Amino acid sequence: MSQLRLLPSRLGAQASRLLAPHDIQMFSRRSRSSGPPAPFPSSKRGGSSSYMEEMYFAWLENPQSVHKSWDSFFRKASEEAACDPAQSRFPESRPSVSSRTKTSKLVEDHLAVQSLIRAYQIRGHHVAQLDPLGILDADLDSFVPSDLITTIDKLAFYDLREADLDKEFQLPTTTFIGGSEHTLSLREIIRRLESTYCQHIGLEFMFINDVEQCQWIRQKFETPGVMQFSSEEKRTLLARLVRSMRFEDFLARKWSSEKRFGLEGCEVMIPALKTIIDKSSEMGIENVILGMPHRGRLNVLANVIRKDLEQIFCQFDPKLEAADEGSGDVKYHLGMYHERINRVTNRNITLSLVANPSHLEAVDPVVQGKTKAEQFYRGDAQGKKVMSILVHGDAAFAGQGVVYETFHLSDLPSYTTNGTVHVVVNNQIGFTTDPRMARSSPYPTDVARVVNAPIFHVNADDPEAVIYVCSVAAEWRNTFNKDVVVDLVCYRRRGHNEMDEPMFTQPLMYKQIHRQVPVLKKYADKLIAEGTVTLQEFEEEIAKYDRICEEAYGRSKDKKILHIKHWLDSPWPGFFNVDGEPKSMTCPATGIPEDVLTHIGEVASSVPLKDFKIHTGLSRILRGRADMIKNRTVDWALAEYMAFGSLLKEGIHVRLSGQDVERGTFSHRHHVLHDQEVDRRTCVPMNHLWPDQAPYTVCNSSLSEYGVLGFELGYAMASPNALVLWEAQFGDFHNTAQCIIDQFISTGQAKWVRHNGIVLLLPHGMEGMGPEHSSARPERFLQMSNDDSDAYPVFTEDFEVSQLYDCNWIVVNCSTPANYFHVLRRQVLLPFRKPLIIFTPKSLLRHPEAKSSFDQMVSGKCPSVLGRWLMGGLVAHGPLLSGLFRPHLRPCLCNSSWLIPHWGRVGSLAWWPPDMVWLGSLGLRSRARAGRWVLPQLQSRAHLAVLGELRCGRPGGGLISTAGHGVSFSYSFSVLSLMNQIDTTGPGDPVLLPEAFSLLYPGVEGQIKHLKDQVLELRCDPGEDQGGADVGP
Ligand SMILES: Cc1ncc(C[n+]2csc(CCOP(=O)(O)OP(=O)(O)O)c2C)c(N)n1
Repeated sequence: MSQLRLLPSRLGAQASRLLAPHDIQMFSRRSRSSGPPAPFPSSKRGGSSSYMEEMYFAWLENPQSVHKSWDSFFRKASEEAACDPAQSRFPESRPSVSSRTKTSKLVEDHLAVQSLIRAYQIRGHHVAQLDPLGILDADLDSFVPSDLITTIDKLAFYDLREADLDKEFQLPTTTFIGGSEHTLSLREIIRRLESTYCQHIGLEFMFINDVEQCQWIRQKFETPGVMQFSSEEKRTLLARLVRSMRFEDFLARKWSSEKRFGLEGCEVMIPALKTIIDKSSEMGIENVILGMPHRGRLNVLANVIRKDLEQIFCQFDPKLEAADEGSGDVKYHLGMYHERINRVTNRNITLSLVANPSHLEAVDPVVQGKTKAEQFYRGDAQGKKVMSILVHGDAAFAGQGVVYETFHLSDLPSYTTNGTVHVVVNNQIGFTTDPRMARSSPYPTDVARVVNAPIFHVNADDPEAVIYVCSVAAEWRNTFNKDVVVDLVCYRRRGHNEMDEPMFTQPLMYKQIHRQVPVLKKYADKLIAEGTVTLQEFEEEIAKYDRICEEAYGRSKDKKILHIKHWLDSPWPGFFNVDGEPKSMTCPATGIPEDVLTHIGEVASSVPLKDFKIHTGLSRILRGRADMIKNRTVDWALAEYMAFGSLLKEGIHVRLSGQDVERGTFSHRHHVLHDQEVDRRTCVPMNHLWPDQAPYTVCNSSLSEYGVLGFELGYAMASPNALVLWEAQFGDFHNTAQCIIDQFISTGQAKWVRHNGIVLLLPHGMEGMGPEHSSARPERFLQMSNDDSDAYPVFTEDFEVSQLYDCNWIVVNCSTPANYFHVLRRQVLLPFRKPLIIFTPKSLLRHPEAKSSFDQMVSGKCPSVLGRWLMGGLVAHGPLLSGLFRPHLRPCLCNSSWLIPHWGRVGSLAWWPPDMVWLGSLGLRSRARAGRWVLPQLQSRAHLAVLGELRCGRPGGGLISTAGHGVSFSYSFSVLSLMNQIDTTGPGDPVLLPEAFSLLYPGVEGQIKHLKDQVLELRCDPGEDQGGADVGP
């Protein structure tokens, strides 16, 4: 690792000789040198000169014969020459050799100055003074670009000399450094470029390929005098810094040995965020959704969102009892929602900070999804009312791939939030890791370049520069509706948390940090020196805020109970009762009238737009759908259509997102029709069902799981009155989004008392398609189900619904299209929201047996294993079939009571009804070998006999299945023979509850043993097919 380097003062001797005193100061700040300046290649110079001469003489003969940029350049140069006879070197006719040389020199010098200006615009940030500690280059490189004039001798790079410094040069239209002046001396040009690009702000924007956007940025930063602050603005800034700093000091005084992940070293972030919010509010924004990691989060809650201080302080009291169910979470992960008046603009503003897990950056797509949904519900298609702000750490921003995935959603029509302001707390360290070991890119922000987002680096010890940059960032977002990054280059005053010793690993850096004067003191001294505030006013401001903290602290001690509900980031007004509980524990019937089914079916089999030519293959599919509707049946795709369509009719917005979902990976869905003759003309029949229906969004996503699932989770967070579904291309791909599943979906309610009704559609099935794709890994979802699998529920009147309420998510494996229809509808009709994981079929999408009649959809409910069994008084002494098995085995079954086609409650597996045999396509047995958990645990309880899928997969291979189809069928039939030996007592013996369970349970041991013995005997081998050969990508 290279050593940290303290920059010596490297004032170039020549510079001090040549430049005015203010210039000397400017040069001295960035006098890094990379050795002698490289000479300008003479061949190149000669070449460009003669080319220019050619242009010039051609222009003299006919101005229209050259490009208009040359025309304008020569015109200006001639005008200038006309005004100044000394410069008048433009010949009227073909010139003499000496005058041609002079002309060339003039033109060349002008071009050189243009290049010089451009060099500063492109590379000025490399030498900007960004690090408040003055020890590390923000771009991790001490190299000084040779085309920046850091010493006088570098003028030679442009073939300019010291004598040229006082010559006047015409300014090109691509710079605004002149203000109202069109010419400036070279000396002044360099000085102004220095002051714009090489001081405390480093601008990266010249990679943007939109000229208008580049011009906009140049104007904002180059125009002389742009960074002027009124004394009122300075006082506000000081007051905000006081709050930020004193809040940290207060926590440190009261809870010196508690982890706080303080903001010390980047206190300026509070005024920075407030500026972005003020400026955005001024431009019409009414709702800001924030996501951020641990660092400075408490400060943001207190001073940006304005959460009551006592509620923050009571989080430090370990004795307080939580009033809500669930585990809760540490204080620096909790979310918050607050509607208030923005005092600067006097307008209403809603601020929410989305709760997040430890997993850095995981919240980014979630914030984006929530923002998109809020924009959608407000009809804010341009993002003029709702916006997002994401705060990042430098190490996480560079290192976490989800940042990249989230950026790639930023400009997609169905995912854009019309621009996000990103703020990076670049404290130049990640836990204990030096940035030179943590990233390969020059800046931590380089990931943002992929979407052409401008990046404004700024020295966080210069609060006015920070505020200016933030206000431009907010304006940029409002003007162009695109992302922008503010990189606050700062330091971390303490260790990673307050208990850590940073000198172990960063000794030199921390020696400097210990010497560092806090930004508040620096800024206060400046304002006092210039007379903007008095010392007394400053001290009063501090005392005032300290008093506020002390008073809140006093009140916090009176608190007896901790309400996690007070930390909700997404309240759903009216959905729950006043105590935040579901209004009932019942679920309406999920069936719908036949005429609605018929109408949806007809639209699903038609092309609602006129003169719209669809593919002939699709016409055939639509005809097939029409036939099914005539026969009053549905397949899987139609059942989904029926569920979505009927919810849309009821005013429920439906959004389906994922890779290739519009057509469907298995080409069964076809929700977007494409005109075969007109490019990009499409039709979504689902949006042509009823004139007053809710909108349906179906969108192919980018090829991301982590980012897109996070996004949809955030979307589902915004409102309970929507059905939001994410479909994996194959179910196993969900593991790329595992962080969202583990940290948000399975545990979100327990940690943050937050409901979420996201639906995951995970294509699953053991019918080949390669060893990976045959399984969506249901064992993993089961493993993460509920906390205590030994807890037996209390059987109450409302058990059928309350069992769903009590679980962390609902996992289902539907056997029939009708089940799928009911379970989707139930998801919205339930009086609460739970994530729903559906293992969806592949081969069943076309299996002739996988059909349901309208009769199964016009009435009734979503069947639920235990609900049906217990509440319905139906005892199914016999095999249950779920998923794939049902249609495969159905023709062979005669006496079984396979009535219960999906799981209503995953936790139920842990206390599975003892006399039930589950024959599912979930493959728990093989999964048990892969996951080594589920089956042993279940069997040890002796409640369960899992007979399905006796052997599939390679022995010991860790794979789920083999590649071929034959295997699954062979073991299906083995299962069938096993089933015929099971002693079933037949369906439908009614037993009343709760007695049923207790009556049956004592006698179960023997029965289970009997079943297990049979399983062992009948275990079938998949034959020769021992390989896990893949079938393709
Ligand atoms: C995905 C993930 N990996 C690892 C960690 C452990 N961790 C917590 S903070 C941290 C360093 C973060 O550095 P940076 O992003 O620069 O933020 P800072 O703490 O410096 O503000 C690490 C590695 C984590 N929280 N999340």
